[in-house]
Amino acid sequence: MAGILFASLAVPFIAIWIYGIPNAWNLYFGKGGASFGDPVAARALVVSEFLASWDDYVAHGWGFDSYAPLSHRVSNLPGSGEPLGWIIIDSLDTLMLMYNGTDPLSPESGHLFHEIKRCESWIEKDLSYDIDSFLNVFELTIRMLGGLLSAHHLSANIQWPENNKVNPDTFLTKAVDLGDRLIKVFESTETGIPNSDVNLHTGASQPSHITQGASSTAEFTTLQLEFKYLSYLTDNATYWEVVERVYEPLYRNNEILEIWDGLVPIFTYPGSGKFHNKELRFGSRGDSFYEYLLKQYLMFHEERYRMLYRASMNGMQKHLLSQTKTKNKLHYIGERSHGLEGSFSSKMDHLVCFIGGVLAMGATEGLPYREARRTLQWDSTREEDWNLAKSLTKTCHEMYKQSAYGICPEIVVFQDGTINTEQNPTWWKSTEGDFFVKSLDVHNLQRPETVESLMFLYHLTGDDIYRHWGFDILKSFQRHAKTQREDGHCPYTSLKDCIHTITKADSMESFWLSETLKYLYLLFQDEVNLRDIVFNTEAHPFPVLSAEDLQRKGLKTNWKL
Ligand code: DMJ
Repeated sequence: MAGILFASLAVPFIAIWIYGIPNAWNLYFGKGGASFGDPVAARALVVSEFLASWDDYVAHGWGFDSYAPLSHRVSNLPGSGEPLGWIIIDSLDTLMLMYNGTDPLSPESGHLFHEIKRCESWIEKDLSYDIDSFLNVFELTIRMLGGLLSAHHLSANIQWPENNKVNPDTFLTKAVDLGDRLIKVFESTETGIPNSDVNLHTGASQPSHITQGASSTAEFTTLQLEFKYLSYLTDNATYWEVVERVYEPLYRNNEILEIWDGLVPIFTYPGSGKFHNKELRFGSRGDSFYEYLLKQYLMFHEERYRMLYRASMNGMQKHLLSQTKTKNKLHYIGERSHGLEGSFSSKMDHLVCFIGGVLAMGATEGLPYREARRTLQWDSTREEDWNLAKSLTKTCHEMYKQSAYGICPEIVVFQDGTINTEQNPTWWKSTEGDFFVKSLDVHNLQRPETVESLMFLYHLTGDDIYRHWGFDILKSFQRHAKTQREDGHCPYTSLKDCIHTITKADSMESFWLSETLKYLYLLFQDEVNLRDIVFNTEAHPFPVLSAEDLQRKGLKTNWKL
């Protein structure tokens, strides 16, 4: 026993001798401290960190959509005087999943249940979507409609205490009310491509102010899971029909398959359905267009979307994929601001890190890799996608590991062989030289995309390395983004700077609770059956629907390519 203990302690000291103190410490313990050992303890830690953020919000920000955890300033979203349930609804299914996975006799179980009931009561009694302001349709759909629908789905399936059940209808009733208000936006143009904003009271819509009225392409193509699921639940095909109408003008008017190799520039004019310019990227405003092609196939089994997804992944590999010119040869997805023929930039948003999980799910369709590769449909394309999923997820892990405090900044620029710090003296160079960070990009919003991909890769491979990487990220957040307050609360905040000197930002994004901590929790859960669930882009889980049910309800794709 003593020998084993000694041997295990000796390893880091040998490493210190070889690599020097900081690297050896990071190698064995991660930048955040203790390393991953036990999934049960790791899960308990995620629950306690979730509750640290949540309890502080309940104490000082309850009911408000925007909460500053350090100053306790509260407000609702710009443009809306009224609360939408931004933090409450976005977090509710995380509370439910944690409750479902917690020992019913533990104090945490009672605590989580109490918070679920608090949310249910607020949604039932205090929330009204009759709000006379222009609001972003995409954000409302993925966070609020998505959150209500998954709360409905989970609450119908979780075993609640016999005498104190959570009522799934509460969430569906609100979802229908919100859905009915939101779909007015599809009347805004003849093409069926909506403006970006809608007034929930009047139904009037408004184009985006940013790009001469063009809508973000990812925004109007990331509404489909939510509205199609709403059609399924209500037997009202209207929601399904309106959200699908956007694809025909988009594909036809721009010849996406013929000219763009399946890729889409990030802005589209709703009136004409034509692209605004030629800017191509998998980061902001482009990302979830690709994600929802695959997820519509997975959730509704329509071959059409698999084909479109396939075309887009081929396009990505041909035009946007590259490898660093460093010894690590990391794969990354860059950008082309001036179209397929324009120059290539090695810049990549952290947002792009969702792609590892998507490629892995596209290859395996949710079966563990070992089983998937024995199926008849497995082929060299799936194998390539699978390998790329692993490489890109490794890159995203490196974006944390090679950052100064183990926390990835918002945007990095990969070493494409042309970058040197003499020419760019303000750029920060990562510890192994694979990427650089410009001074405007040093912030961190506690985004989920990397831990999202880790969660998918872990459950598809069973390889503990993904849990180790996720645990390191959790510990880095715990060390640098958490604050011990005098009132005993320990909130988390986004960071203004995670590269030069840790500087806290005094803001908390709802996706910290909705996505980042949920994916971390599921990463440490023993089993997650990825054949049966599809996560919307805000990590709200929906069930995979049966093809027979969909057929019986007459819900199917009708648009022509
Ligand atoms: C989330 O709101 C969604 O995942 C969206 O698709 C883009 N990214 C943010 C979190 O980073």
